[in-house]
Amino acid sequence: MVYFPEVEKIQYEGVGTKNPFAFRHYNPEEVVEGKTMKEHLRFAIAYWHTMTQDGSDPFGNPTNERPWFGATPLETAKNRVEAFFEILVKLDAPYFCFHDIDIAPEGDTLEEFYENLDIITDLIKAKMDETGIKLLWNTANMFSNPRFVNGAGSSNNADVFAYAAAQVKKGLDISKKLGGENYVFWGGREGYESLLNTDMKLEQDNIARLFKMAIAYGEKIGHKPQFLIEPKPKEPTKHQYDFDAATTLAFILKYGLEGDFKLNLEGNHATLAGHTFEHELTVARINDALGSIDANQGDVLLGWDTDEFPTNVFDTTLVMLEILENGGIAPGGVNFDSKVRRSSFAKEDLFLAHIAGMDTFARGLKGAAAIRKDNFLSDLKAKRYASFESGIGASIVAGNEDLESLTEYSLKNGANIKNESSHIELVKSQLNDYLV
Ligand code: XLS
Ligand code: NI
Ligand code: NI
Repeated sequence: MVYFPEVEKIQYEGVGTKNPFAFRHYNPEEVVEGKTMKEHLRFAIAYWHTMTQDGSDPFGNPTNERPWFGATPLETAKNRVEAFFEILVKLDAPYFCFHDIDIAPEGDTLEEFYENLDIITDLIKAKMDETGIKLLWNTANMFSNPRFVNGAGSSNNADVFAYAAAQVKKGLDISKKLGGENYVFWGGREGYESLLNTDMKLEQDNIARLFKMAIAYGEKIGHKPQFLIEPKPKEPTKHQYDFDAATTLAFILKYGLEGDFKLNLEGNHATLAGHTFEHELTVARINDALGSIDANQGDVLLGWDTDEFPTNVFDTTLVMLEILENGGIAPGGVNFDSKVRRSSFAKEDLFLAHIAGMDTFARGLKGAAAIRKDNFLSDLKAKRYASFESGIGASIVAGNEDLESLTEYSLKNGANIKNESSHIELVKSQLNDYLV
């Protein structure tokens, strides 16, 4: 069955087009810095926001018009696979991502869940073989079911920890079956509501135990996806352990996970943590931990995870700059962990929203490449830190100085030290010239 007969394969038509079902900036085969846009951006579409999100909010019922509901949950799940691949193909998206419960009904028992997952992943595999579309990452949803009320890896209840382990095992089996390039852990309820009843050390040790079991099982079955942790400071729990990139890196290093784990960074999670998206990417990049990104944006007026499609060119330019500085994002990608607004309930909004996000990231890529071509920011930084290139600065960096030698130097150099203006307003204004 064709779910979107009125939508043709989306083509690049350029900025002049009036066709809303066309790319105006994302030209998959256009070469930027020696690679095609498609290779740079590695776009992925998220199953949860595209196929299962219904438009409901805490105050309102579902609004989304979706043509794939069948007589039973399993029938609906099968229809979704068909519709999802139609969307992927028509948007020319090379990758996708999902949680286990997005694709298959949980049923009443773990056995039933496994059976449903087998049926649906068979269908997904056939579609992947037919289209060449690949799995960027999958993950286990260990936060929606009531059993995870107190967390999964961090639960106080060992039976829940064991159940989570069973979901992760199946997640890795599926990852192997579908050739997943990454495997994500987002700690939805790995945090606490109150410290009064929380053993923080045991909870964090246990999360690390679960991660080590995942590494060991991957090795056992001969499948080694890049493991990723996705930081988020809060929501649904009041305080989540993987607060931001820096906190999560400390966890990774403390438990010796750095050989297997990197970070999956999300725009709206960055802003919830009080950072910019590019701040989080920079922290990851300089620590060799930039794995993948969940592309979305928040709303400055709202304090929760609104998961809006990225439409802010300033932000995507700075994000793509970090990705280019990193030498690319592979085996990660740019996953639209983004959902249409409740008022964008028409089924074709799924296309319009992704086109908006893809075009905004394409603009970011082009802008970032132009900034790099002119060495605009690299020259500026080189000049700003030039004092460490020669003289006493070079000697400090080389490790040839100590407190005594620097005291001697400063006594001679004197207290009248000259600094230079940053002219940061000029820099910001010049940066605007690069926004595509
Ligand atoms: C929720 C997260 C989630 C992860 C995958 O805020 O972004 O969707 O990406 O579990
Ligand atoms: Ni996410
Ligand atoms: Ni999120």
